[in-house]
Amino acid sequence: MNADGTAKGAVKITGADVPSLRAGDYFGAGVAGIGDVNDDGVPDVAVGADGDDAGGTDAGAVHVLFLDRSGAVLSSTGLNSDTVPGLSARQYEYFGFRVAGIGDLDGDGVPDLAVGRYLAHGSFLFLNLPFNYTETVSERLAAYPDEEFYGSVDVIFMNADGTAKGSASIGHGTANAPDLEPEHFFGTAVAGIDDFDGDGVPDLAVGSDSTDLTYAKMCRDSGSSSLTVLNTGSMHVLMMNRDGSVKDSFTIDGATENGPVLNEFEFFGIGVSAIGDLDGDGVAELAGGANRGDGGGLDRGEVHVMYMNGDGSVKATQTLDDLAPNGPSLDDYNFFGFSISSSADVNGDGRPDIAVGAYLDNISGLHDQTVDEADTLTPEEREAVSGEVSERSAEPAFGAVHVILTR
Ligand SMILES: [Ca+2]
Ligand SMILES: [Ca+2]
Ligand SMILES: [Ca+2]
Ligand SMILES: [Ca+2]
Repeated sequence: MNADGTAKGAVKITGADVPSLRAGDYFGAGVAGIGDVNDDGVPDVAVGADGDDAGGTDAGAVHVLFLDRSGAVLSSTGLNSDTVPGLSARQYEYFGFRVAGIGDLDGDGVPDLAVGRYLAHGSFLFLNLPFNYTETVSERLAAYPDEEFYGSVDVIFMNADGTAKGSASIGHGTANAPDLEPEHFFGTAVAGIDDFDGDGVPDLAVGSDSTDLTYAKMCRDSGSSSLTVLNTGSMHVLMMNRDGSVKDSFTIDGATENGPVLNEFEFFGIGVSAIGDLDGDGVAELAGGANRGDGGGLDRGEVHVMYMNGDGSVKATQTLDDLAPNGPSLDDYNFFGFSISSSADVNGDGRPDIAVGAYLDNISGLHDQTVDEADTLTPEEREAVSGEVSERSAEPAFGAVHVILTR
């Protein structure tokens, strides 16, 4: 970047630079700066390729790229179930949909990673995603007919050469982690949030953008007709131990005192981030995106900024949406809040700012009927609708990123 915010240059990284990439890998699903893993003075990048087939069809992978000062790839390593000790990302789990640099968790001097695997244990239905994920519905269903679907986050402990020395999985049943419900999709977002509780160990934020989604079970049991589909979503903060176990955790959702007001189908938790200490009380503020929030119009999207107390309770929540004073200008179906990145202090007022993704910005007339009509469709009708959605998804969506200046 130039000092005035213009780009000095751009380098495209593709399969020619990462030899292990194959068609259908969806390289770029998740991307994160992860610090300088190989200690050559140049920051390194991790890129998710969640359709990678090394561990099984669409099991997923993450590629660590060592760059030179021009942005060219000097070398890369692949992290997947074959190369990461202890990792078991199975088919249709989409390891790499979200990737985060989390700092040096285990204290060996090498930065570590966290990777979202929200379809861990094979959830076959996802109502809030780009459309390539809807292709494998029936395959996923067939692969895991008897499982509950929780999602997980994998901590990857790195070596300086870009290989993994170990991993720890956080999910259903993990001690001191939040109580997870099936189909809440733990891991739809993951972010390093520095050291939230001040014990010197980096902590994590994780999104679960769906709640009380029983439609999946209905399809599986085919015959049941009663549905409860809420999908308000939640986000979790995990205070970590150096070995990747969880010391303590708390959850923010629609029931949290002073927390965000969440409505059905808003998918809070599809984007999560810490955004620094805005009010100067020494505790970092947290942000959670709800890309289908309806502030100002249908599915325009919202970001909720939670002013936090040190004990994990919420002091107050501000909502950034189309209606917010000085906030982003949005149109219907923009999906603002799909991703959030904390940013440095853009305008130099001493307070950190944030960048927010709205990846369907400018799409023409797209509306995913599968969500709004889920309670009225038979599986056959649903299949027909998903064909229609795929067609319309071919309409152009430029997408947008909004930089939000805090005050
Ligand atoms: Ca480096
Ligand atoms: Ca480390
Ligand atoms: Ca900590
Ligand atoms: Ca604060």
